[in-house]
Amino acid sequence: MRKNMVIFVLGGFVLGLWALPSVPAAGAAGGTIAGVVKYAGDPPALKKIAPTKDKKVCGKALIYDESLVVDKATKGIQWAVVSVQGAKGKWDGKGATLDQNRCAFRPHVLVAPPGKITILNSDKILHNFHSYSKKNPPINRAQPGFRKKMKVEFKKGELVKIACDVHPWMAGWIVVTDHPYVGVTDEKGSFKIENVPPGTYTLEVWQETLGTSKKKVTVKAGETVKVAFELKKK
Ligand SMILES: [Cu+2]
Repeated sequence: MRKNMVIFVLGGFVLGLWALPSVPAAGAAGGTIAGVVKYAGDPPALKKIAPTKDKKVCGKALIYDESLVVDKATKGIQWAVVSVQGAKGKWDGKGATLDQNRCAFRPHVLVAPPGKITILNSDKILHNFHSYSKKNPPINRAQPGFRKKMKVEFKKGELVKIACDVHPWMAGWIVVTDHPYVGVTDEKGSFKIENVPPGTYTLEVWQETLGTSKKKVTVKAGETVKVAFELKKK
C-alpha cells in the first residue's frame, strides 16, 4: 500500500515536471479574468436584414442586425466589450484586420491597438469605410471592388462607430485600446482576458444598446477570477 503511494507521488512529481515547459513564459506572472455577460429579460429575436442594394453579393449569406445578439438558451450577450480599466501592458505587435464580407463588418466589434488597421474588401464591390471618430480624425474613404486591402489609422484610444455609406445597414465598432486587456463576448456571452498583471481593477462592460456596467476585480498571479455581468434595457 505504502509502496504504491510512493510510486503514485513520485509519478505525479515526474508528470508535474513534464508539464512545466507548457506554462507560458511571457506574462506568466499574470492572472485571468473570465466570465459571462447576460441579458436581464426575455431575449429579443434576432432581426434579419434584407439587402436593398447589390443583392447578388449581399444576399449570398443571411445578414442580421447585430446591435443586440442574445443567446436564447443562456441569455448570453454577444459583442459586449469587457475592459480592465487603468491596466498597463503592451500589445504583442500584431495589427488588427477588419473584413467587409457579404456586406457586413467582420467582426462586428473589433478590438485593435492604436495604429494602422487593415480593412479588407472580400465582396469585390464598392464599400465605403466611414468612421465616426472624435479623438481621432474621422475617416470617410471609398474602397472600390478592385481594392482588396487598405489601411486606416487610429492613433488614440477610442470607441469608434463605423458605417458604410453604400450599404446603410452595415454597422460596426472598432475599440482602439492602449493595452491588450480587453475581451469581446462570444455567442454565449463568454469572455476571457489573460495575462493581466496582478492588482485590483475596475472592470467595465460596454454594449452598444445597453450601455455600461462596472465591477471591482482582484487579479492574482496564476489564478482565474470569475465575473458575471447582467445588462438590461434602460
Ligand atoms: Cu458597404
